[in-house]
Amino acid sequence: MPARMDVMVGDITELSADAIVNAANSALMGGGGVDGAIHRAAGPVLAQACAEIRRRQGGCPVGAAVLTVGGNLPAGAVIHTVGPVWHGGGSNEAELLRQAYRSSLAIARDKQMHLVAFPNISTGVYGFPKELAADIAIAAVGEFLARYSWPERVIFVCFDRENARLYQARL
Ligand code: AR6
Repeated sequence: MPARMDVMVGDITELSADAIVNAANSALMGGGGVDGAIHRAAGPVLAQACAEIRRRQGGCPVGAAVLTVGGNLPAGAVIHTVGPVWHGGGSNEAELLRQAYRSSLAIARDKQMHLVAFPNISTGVYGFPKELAADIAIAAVGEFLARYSWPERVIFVCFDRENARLYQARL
């Protein structure tokens, strides 16, 4: 286990990181789950920044990521990524989830961020099996960190009990 990965149980909106990652939807319209919590904590400036991206590029495809300000969050910025909806596993879901992690990390690398925090993308409303998602997330982040110097550290912030148990067992 690379020393640059950590697990924490809690609310990602409370974290002082260079960026926290949001499990958004392609329209960047906000929603429930972690997306709703991040928008509430950040304030209306976040929805405005998302609307600007929508105007510019129509939103964010599944597996891609975009960067916005962090508004009132303790974190300096938000990286919005869109994980896949789980359709049973035969619709390229695993690769799309990998891409969501990699696209987010590519932004963090580009901006030379020290610390980035991830929620457990796609494992809520989008229904991705948590065990498989944890394996994919840890492998994707581990491979990226082994290859690049930025971000220096990644924290997986687990909110629900099952994800916390899965990540703690692996890290
Ligand atoms: N901090 C950290 N993790 C959280 C928090 C929090 N405050 N709140 C929830 N989680 P979900 P998805 C965890 O449903 O499956 C939204 O409506 C939660 O326990 O937020 O990628 C978007 O707009 C779960 O493990 O995201 C999209 O439409 C994880 O966050 C859609 O949901 C992800 O659950 C995206 O679905």
